[in-house]
Amino acid sequence: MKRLFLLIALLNTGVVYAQDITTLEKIGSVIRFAKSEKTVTLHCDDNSQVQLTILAPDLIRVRAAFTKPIPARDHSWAVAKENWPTPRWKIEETAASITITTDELEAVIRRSPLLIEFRDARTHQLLNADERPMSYDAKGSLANIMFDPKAGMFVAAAKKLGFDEHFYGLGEKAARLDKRRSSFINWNSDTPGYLEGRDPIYQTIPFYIGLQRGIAYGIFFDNSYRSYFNFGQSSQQRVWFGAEGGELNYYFFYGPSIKKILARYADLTGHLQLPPLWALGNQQSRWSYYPDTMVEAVVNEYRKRDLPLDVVHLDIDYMNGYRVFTFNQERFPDPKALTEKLSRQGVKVVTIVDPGIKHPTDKNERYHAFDQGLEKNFFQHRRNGDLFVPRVWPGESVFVDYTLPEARQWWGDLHRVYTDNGIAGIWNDMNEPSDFVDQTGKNQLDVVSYDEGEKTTHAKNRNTFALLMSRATYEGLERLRPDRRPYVITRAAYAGIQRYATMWTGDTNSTWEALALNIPMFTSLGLSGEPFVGSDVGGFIGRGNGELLVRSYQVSFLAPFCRNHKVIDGYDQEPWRFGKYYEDIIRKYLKLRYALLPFLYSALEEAHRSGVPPFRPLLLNYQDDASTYNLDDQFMIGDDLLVAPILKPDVTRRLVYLPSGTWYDYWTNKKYTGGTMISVDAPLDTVPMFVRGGAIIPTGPAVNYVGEKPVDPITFNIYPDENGLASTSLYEDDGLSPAYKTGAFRRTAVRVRRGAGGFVAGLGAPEGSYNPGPRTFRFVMKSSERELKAIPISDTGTAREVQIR
Ligand code: MIG
Repeated sequence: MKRLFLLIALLNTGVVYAQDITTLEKIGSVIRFAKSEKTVTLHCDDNSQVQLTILAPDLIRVRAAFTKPIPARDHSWAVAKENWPTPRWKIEETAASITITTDELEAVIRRSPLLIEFRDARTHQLLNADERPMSYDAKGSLANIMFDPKAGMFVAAAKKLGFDEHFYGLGEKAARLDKRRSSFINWNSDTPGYLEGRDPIYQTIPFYIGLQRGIAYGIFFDNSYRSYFNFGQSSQQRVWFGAEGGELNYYFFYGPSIKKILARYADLTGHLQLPPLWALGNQQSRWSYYPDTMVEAVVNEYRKRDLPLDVVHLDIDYMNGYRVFTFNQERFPDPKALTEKLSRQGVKVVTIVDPGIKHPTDKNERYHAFDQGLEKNFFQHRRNGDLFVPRVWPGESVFVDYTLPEARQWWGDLHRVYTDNGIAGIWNDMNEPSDFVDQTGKNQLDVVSYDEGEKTTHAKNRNTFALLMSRATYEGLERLRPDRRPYVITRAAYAGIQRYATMWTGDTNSTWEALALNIPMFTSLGLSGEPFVGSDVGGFIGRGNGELLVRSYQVSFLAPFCRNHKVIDGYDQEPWRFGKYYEDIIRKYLKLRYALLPFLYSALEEAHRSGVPPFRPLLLNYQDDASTYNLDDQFMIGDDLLVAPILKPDVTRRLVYLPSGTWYDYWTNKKYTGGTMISVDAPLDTVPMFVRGGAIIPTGPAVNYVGEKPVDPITFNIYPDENGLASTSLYEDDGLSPAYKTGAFRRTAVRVRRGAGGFVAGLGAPEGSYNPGPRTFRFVMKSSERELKAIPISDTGTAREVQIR
């Protein structure tokens, strides 16, 4: 037994403990430099070149080419914005160094050895410094750890590890919030049942944030080869990152605030596009609901039990023999009739679409997706010219080369069968890409992609495969239904994914340990430019129970993606499966989610606009408070709601950290003064939840799906701070079309202050051209004694003041 456990533990930790980069060759010293409009090119005595590009006052890109000039080709699938207006900057030199200065950032380049330091331009305070010159593996000393030593040369950069520096981000890792003293590998991998410490898992987001004494910077290492991030795990001197090929190519972001870094990262790699509002609704899935009558039964059950629901998912068994772009004729004889019927109950259908296209076993078998793709030569081949034939759900299959623009177009257009049948969104699974023949990905290293004529292999393209597949899907849905926002969900990803898809955290376990991982995973994804996150509510693999399911909803009821999903052979897990006691509590939280939709949607729009995620670690709002730097059993939604779920069985009390300021217990309105830990009761029907003093939480009417009723009335729940002030900004739009991108939204600012005999709420003149129609605004002052209320007013779309007494 013990041995088995050890084996499992080994299988679950891919970490290479002793790995370091001290054996690598260092770049030469600077002998001269050349300057152009926004770049400085350093020429080194070993014929290497380094290029620094000043993109913004707080964003400098570093590219290094070892023993050769900087290549002319410069392409990234992640980068969304290539043309930046040149910011003000200057360059100065001394015998020892060259200094680039913008309004915010100073890059000091020591000539010999070549070491780069980033400093605050105003205070000259050091932010981040090379610990050793940028390095490359000329002698192949790391060949033993490389997946494909032929694919390229290992390149790396090392930074000094701060004595009290913390590290955040790195996308989807089965790890805690602060990544200090740990190391990670990025190589998109299908890892069902992953435990904390399993690495790598599904996604690659090579972006991290360093935080030291409240001051933050970010580094985006835009390299899609198998990459490594070591945050002082192999040495207490350095943080290093490297990759098994490609360029040493990174972007340095300066805050000092994390929110500013996230905004800049969104500018660079793309902003989240708002999904339809109903994507924030409750979703139900299972592997797999079929036939159509069972899907109807699930929806009927939801409606009968007065449980809110917006979306039901069809997993792989809806297809004809796992052939994507088909429906099984016996199980789903009339998908259109089904989606129409469900739509009358306010429910949308999302179908899974995997990348594997079935390779017919019989030459005479016709399957349009295979036949067309083969004819057009859109499938991936091995270097020797053979068609690449992985084995996935359909058996022998082929994958599309999504680096080909025409192949992306074709793939997108294939989705017509879904849109014609009223399917509302697409769920992309298995896009690591997973291959049952060999899950390590080694068997794909000679799979060639077009890659803009470079004809590179999966050593480079595996990690971007899902990004491009999601892009093809998203752009297809956009073309097929131009007046609707696409809704795509993906399992694997590379940086930039937020432009095309939302995500979920794959095949979790139905265990308390897996539940506890939700919070650091969601918040870390949010700190990595991926705001629309969620996890299978209740856990995917294994048998859950009522208590676990309830506590799981108490984590996910405010996550952007709230979907209960279960493995094929798992015990049923819909909200009612463990009896009325648990179902009633789950109903309470789902109803609360729907009441909070105006608040949640406003927080989501902030993510779209400014890159700051709705689901936040406390440190994002309280960057100067060191008590938040490791806190990963609590989270915040937006600036205002703090949630501290129970993550263990049979526990009904916990400690909650409240940052400084005034806080209100959401359930009792009891007031607390923060800056301390409090102990609170948390019986199974209660998740400890607190509202920040100074907040106004907008809520809508009780509904069981988005659009069931007009959002009327809207209640502004007011929680004044110690000075009697509170404010919010409510965001609304039509929730469906892309018109919000061209101004069809409404933003309403509300500010509350103390007035004679009560409070005064000032409504600002709304911004934007969207007209929500007539509705009532209510104002409620929250307090543990008597709630003050204003006489409800109708929203006249104009600035005005309201008395609250
Ligand atoms: O090899 O489609 O993560 O959500 O139910 C498993 C079947 C394939 C993995 C996904 C899971 C989905 C399942 N899929």
